[in-house]
Amino acid sequence: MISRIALLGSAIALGACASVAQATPQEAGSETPPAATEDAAPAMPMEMMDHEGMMPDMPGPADGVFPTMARGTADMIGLEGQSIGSANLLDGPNGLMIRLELAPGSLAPGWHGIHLHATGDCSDVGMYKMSGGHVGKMEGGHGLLNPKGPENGDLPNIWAAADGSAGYEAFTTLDTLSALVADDGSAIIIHEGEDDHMTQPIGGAGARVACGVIK
Ligand SMILES: [Cu+2]
Repeated sequence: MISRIALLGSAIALGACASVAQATPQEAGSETPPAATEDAAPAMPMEMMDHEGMMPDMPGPADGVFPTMARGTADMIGLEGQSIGSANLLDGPNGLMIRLELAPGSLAPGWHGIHLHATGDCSDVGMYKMSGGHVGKMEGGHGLLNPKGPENGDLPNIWAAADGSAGYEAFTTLDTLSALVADDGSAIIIHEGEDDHMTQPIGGAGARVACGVIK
């Protein structure tokens, strides 16, 4: 009963504050109470918390609750085989996180298609055909916006800044790190142009301009 009254009280306070915020947004900002909603968990009594505000019995990695997240990397090389940066891959519980950091001068400014290709081989420098087709290649299936797709190797485009550097993070539920490194491996390929996520077979993205073997 006490918590019910408290919730009702905070709802009224929120409602009152909202109208204040509309009238004088600058002044109301500092007085905004913590967002309390009816389905929010009740606050934990202080005596149940340790000094870091955690429940003493909260399960942790040692209890096997959180899966081990495998990590992968790829050294990215450009058209002349020069190092341009690196990729990091993290195999999370719900999918694969991919992050790239590329140095200035790595790419032409603008959007570029980027895919996971089915063979971990960047040895044909400047061509990068040895990396094969997309992971999960399907006839007519390329493209994140393709009703017949996507292929497992399809990813959102990467953007290169005016100085040719790029930062990128993407998440896919279509791949796992263990599958990517199995057998003959996989590679991250960056294309000359952007992927329209629809046109076959590679979204009109053109030549391959950078490559990195996933390890
Ligand atoms: Cu590609």
